[in-house]
Amino acid sequence: MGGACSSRSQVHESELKLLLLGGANVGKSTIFKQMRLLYKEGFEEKDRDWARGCIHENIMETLIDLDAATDDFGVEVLEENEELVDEIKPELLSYKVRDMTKPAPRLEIWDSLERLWNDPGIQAAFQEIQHPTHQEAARKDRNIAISTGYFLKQLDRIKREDFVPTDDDILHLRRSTSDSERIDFKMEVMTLVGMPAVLKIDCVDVGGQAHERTEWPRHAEGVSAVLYVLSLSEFCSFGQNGANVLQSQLDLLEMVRETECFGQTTIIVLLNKVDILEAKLKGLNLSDTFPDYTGNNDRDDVVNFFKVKVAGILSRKKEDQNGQPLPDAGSASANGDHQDMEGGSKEVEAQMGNIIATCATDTELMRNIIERIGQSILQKTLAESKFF
Ligand SMILES: Nc1nc2c(ncn2[C@@H]2O[C@H](COP(=O)(O)OP(=O)(O)OP(=O)(O)O)[C@@H](O)[C@H]2O)c(=O)[nH]1
Ligand SMILES: [Mg+2]
Repeated sequence: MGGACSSRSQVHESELKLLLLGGANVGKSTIFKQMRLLYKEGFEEKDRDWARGCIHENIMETLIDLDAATDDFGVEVLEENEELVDEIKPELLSYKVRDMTKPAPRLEIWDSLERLWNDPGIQAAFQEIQHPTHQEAARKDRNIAISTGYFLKQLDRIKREDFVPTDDDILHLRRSTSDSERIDFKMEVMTLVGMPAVLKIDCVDVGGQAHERTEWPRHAEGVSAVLYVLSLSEFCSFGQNGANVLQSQLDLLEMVRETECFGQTTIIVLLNKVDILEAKLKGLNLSDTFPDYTGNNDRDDVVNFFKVKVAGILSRKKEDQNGQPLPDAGSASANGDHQDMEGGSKEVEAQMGNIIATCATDTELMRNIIERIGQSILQKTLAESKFF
C-alpha cells in the first residue's frame, strides 16, 4: 500500500487493496457490483445482454424446480398444465449452451412459462417455499434461489422483446463466481481530523464455493483489508454435510484469521442479508439453531449477538499470541446486548467497529458503508504511519 500527500492540493492520497472473501452465495459479488455502480460507469450493454440470458435461464430453471417441488408439498399442477414442463426442459438445455448473442426464448415458451407460473399448484408450491419454516428444506433439496420471486413476479416485463435488465435486476441475479474479478476506483473521504483524502481502491472478488477457496491465498499479497462477508439469512439453513450454514461461515472466518497470509491483515466483517434475516425471524426462532442465544427474536438483538460472536473470533488470535485465556464471546452475549459481555474483553470491544450489518442489494446503504470502510482503513493506516 502506498501513501502520498500532494503539495499542490494538500489532498492526501492513499492506495488500498481490498479482498472480498466469504462462503458461497453470501453477497460478495453483489457488493462488487455496487462498487461498479457507485464508482465506475456502471453496467455496460454487454453486461445487460449477459444478464438477460441469465435471467431467462433462472426463470426456466426455477419453474422446473417448482414443478418438481409440488410433490414435496402435496400439491398438483392442473391436468391441462402437466405437459408444460416437458416443453420448457429442452428450451433450457439449448439455453445452457448459448453464447452472448443467444436470442430470447421462443414466444411459445413464454406462453408455457406464464401458464405454469399461474397454475394454482405452482403458486401453492411457491407460497410454501416463501414460508420460512419450509423454505430451507425446499431450497436445500431443490436449490431454488432466494431471488426466485423477484424475477418470477415480473414475468410481464421480462418476457418483452425489448427487455433490458435494470441495475436492480443485475444486483438480484445469482451467478456463482468462478474467475476472480478486479476493480479499481477513486473515492473521496474526510479523515477524522477533517482533512480531505482521495482513496485509490483496488478490490478483488473471488469465488466462495469450497473448490474456489484454494485460490484465496493467491490474492493475499499487499492486501490492506479483507472484507469478509457472512450471510445472516442462513442462520436456519443446513448444508449437505448437515452443518449449519452460518456456523460454517463463522468457522471459515476463523480459518481465514488463522491462515498465515491473512494473519496480519485487518479483517472487516459484513453481516449481510439483514433484510432476509428480518423476514425469516418472523417465522423462525434463532435459538432453535443457535441455542446459546437467549434474547428476543428481534433483528437488532440478533445482529448484535452475531457482532459479538464475530468480534470474539477476530480478537481470538491476538489473545492466543499473548497466551491469554479466550473468552467465549458468543455465549457471553446470548441476550443480544454486547454491553453485557462477561469480562467485557477490550479486544472484543475493539473489534466491534470492524463489524457492519449490511443489505448488499441496497445501493444507497452500500455507498455509505463502502465510504465508512474506506475512511476507517485510511484512518488506521494513517495512525500506523503516524501521518496525522
Ligand atoms: N435480499 C438480499 N439479497 C442479497 C443480498 N446480498 C446478496 N443478495 C443476493 O444473493 C445472491 C448471491 O449473491 P452473490 O453476490 O452472487 O454471492 P457471492 O458471495 O458472490 O457467491 P459466490 O460467487 O458463489 O461465492 C444474489 O441473488 C444476490 O442478489 C442482500 O443483502 N439481500
Ligand atoms: Mg460471487
